[in-house]
Amino acid sequence: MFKKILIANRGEIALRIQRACREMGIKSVVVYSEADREAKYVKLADEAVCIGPAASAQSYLNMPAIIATAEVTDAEAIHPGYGFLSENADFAERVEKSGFTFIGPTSESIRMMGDKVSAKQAMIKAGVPCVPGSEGALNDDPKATVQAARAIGYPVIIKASGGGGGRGMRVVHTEAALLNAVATTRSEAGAAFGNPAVYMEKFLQNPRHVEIQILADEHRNAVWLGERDCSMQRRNQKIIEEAPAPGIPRRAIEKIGDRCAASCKKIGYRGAGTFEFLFENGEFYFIEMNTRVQVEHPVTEMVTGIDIVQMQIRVAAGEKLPFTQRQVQMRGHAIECRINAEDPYKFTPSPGRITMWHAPGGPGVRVDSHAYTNYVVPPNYDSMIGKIIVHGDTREQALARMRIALSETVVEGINTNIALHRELMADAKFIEGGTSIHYLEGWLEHHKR
Ligand code: MV4
Repeated sequence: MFKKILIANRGEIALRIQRACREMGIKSVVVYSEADREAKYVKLADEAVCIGPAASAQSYLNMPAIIATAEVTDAEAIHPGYGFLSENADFAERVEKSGFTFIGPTSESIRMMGDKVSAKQAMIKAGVPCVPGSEGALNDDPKATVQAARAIGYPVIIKASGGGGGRGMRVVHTEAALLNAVATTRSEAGAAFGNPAVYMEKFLQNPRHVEIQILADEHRNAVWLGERDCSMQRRNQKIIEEAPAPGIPRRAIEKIGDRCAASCKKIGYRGAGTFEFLFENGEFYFIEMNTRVQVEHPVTEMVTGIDIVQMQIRVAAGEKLPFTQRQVQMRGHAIECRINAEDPYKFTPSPGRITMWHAPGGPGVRVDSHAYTNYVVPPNYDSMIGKIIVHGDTREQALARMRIALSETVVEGINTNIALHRELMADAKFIEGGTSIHYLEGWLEHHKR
């Protein structure tokens, strides 16, 4: 096992990784920007090295500075967390070439999944059901494009192969609008991702977003750890996640989970990963794979009792997964609310000093946050300042615990979205379960203030 890990991230996930290291008896080094000097994970760290100014490009995205810090501190491995360099195949490759272990999949896997056309082709080959669409990238032949759309049926969606997470997509409702949409998406993709390749899919009008968490080692073992429903989102930013996904039959989940684990074995995947699906009319359709630990991983940890970050570290060190699929048991229900420093209804960021921070507690309540009273939320990064995660025997108990947890939470000095979470936990349709990816945006339309 590693003796020392460098954490190439900030905020709550830096603290989360630090805790996993501590529990495993591994020393950790954090890198931080000038804006994060006073952060909790910096104060708590075994070692902390300032690597640059507030701007991410010069700090958390600064590959030479991060690798040089690993060298001078004698770290053996680098954990990238989520965001920043976590899904950058060139970074993973540079880390390995410099003699360190990248805590994540191989750069080849990251590259394959970063290119959405090659990811989809790999999944089709591995027997994972995908959204019906073009076979691979669209070519330059307008007749072939028109034919492809007719075969799929309108509406279709044009997606950039280099995109993902909602970037570089365009919905097309009529043949008259098709070729212009393809040309525009292509040129935007070339400018934004340096890759003009685009592909076409049937546009699913009202799906849910359900994802499968997997873990795989280098010894051809792969398991799936249940699903998460992440449909409660606005502008591709999830705000509530839960496990299990309400109302989906267990046998349907088991079938898709087994497919995901089998596909990991087939492609030789190592590490933690997430298969993202759209779920509509009882069917799962693969859209993308994430090759990092995700913000919402605690929801899965609460229902399985498995520490995903520790498992990432173990499999990166070459260890075997310490359990089989049969030993993975899902128990109860977990819900996560992301706490953002923003206006709860206008969504404008609200950085600044937190004059009072009081975290909730009690049975089944977990808070992952780097915030504290007098912490100053810097304006330079993502607005998420923490997550409240609850677990209960049933969804009803989890909901009750979340309502209590939110009622106990006090954050003063900045605006947060806690008021929005309180309203959603009392919303009849959310309580019923199974709302689609469009529900929150519609709800906000009708709850203008
Ligand atoms: C789609 C779709 C409907 N049909 N693909 C957006 C994020 C990216 N991961 C894929 N996305 C979508 N792909 C087809 N064929 C609708 C979305 C989508 C979405 C998906 C998941 C979560 C939130 C979303 C919000 C808007 C659109």
